[in-house]
Amino acid sequence: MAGNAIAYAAIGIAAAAIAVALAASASIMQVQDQISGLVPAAAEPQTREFYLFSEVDESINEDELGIPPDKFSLEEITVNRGDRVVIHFYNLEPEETEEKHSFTMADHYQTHNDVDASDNKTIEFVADQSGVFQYQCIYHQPTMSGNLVVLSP
Ligand SMILES: [Cu+2]
Repeated sequence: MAGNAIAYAAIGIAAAAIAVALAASASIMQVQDQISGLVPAAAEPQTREFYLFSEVDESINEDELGIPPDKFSLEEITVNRGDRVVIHFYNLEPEETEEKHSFTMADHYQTHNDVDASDNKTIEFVADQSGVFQYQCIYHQPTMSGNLVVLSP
């Protein structure tokens, strides 16, 4: 009886040892791939959605300061390289103002999107280059701008 229990225990220990060895060799291979650059260390790319609104900063007196009071609700958007970025941009101006806003990026992520008063637009792209990239409304500079931060894996 005691012999059987010892035999079962030995089988259990052997099975556990094999499982540990398999897991270790898998993670060693993964680390080797990371060192060689074949596999990024970060999590899998994902879709990141943002809701962006036009805003008016009432504390800015345009006549006195000579700058527009318009701003983006988000002045920084951060994603990982490889992510799909989906930005839902809403122009919250009342329709009768007919005041346009834009979501515009130069450089690598070139895009220009005019949005009419009380309208919205969805902007989509893959963040395939890391760095800091400015987005702006071309109608309300320098106040209506923000930064897209794309982190390296
Ligand atoms: Cu604007």
